[in-house]
Amino acid sequence: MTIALHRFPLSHFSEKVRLMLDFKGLDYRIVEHSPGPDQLALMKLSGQRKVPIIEHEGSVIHDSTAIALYLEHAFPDARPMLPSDFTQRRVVLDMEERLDAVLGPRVPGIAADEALRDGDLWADVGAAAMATSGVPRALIRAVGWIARPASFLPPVRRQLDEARTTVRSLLLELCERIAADGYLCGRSPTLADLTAAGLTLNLKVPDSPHNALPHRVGEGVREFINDPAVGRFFDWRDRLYAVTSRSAP
Ligand SMILES: N[C@@H](CCC(=O)N[C@@H](CS)C(=O)NCC(=O)O)C(=O)O
Repeated sequence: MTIALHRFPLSHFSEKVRLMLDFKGLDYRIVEHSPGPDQLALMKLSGQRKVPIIEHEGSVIHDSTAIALYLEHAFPDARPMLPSDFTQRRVVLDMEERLDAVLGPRVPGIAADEALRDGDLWADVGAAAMATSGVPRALIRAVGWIARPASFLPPVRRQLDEARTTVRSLLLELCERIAADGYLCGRSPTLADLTAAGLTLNLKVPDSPHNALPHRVGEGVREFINDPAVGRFFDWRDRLYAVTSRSAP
């Protein structure tokens, strides 16, 4: 039975789950929502307000890690994301947890800050993020005009600087791991790799048929994508997308 993936179009945790579904070769359809009143429907469906949520044969699962464990269990014949060896499995799950903790809260702020520097990009990103809400583009632009000065306030700047520094040093570490073994936890892709690829969704728009910003492919946070040291991470991510992805339904 087809899996339903409920997401916000630009949700990086949802992209992590979508990559899992592709990686395992599972049949799925995407149900788009927007942050705001739409979340009442999510609450009704799953008892909480966040995406990703999947529905499969009467089960409703939320939280990307819980979904990963569910998929491994429910589809034992599909390509595994977790090693069978328990020590290795722990290594992968620890890396996934760390990537969630570091990238999860920081990437959206960094990406929003970048978008605020360019009115058209802000409007495109806002329109994609709120696609199912009917919020007019003019209102999205107006929110950008208000938010931009606020992004220069010293406490906000300090937080964004911390986010950029922390994410940069993590991405550099990931590049070293990839250079050594090809993937983050060894010589074959695991949940850790799908997590790193999915959670960096909004740092550089991937070339994917499910991407909500198709005319912005390859664009992103210039400080990262134009830096050859960190740029290597995105070259690796492109290759991972190419071997993982399937065409749009
Ligand atoms: N730990 C959760 C995090 C999910 C999460 O933070 N989702 C964001 C979108 S990327 C969300 O739904 N935010 C809406 C809200 O906080 O109301 C997971 O791994 O799935």
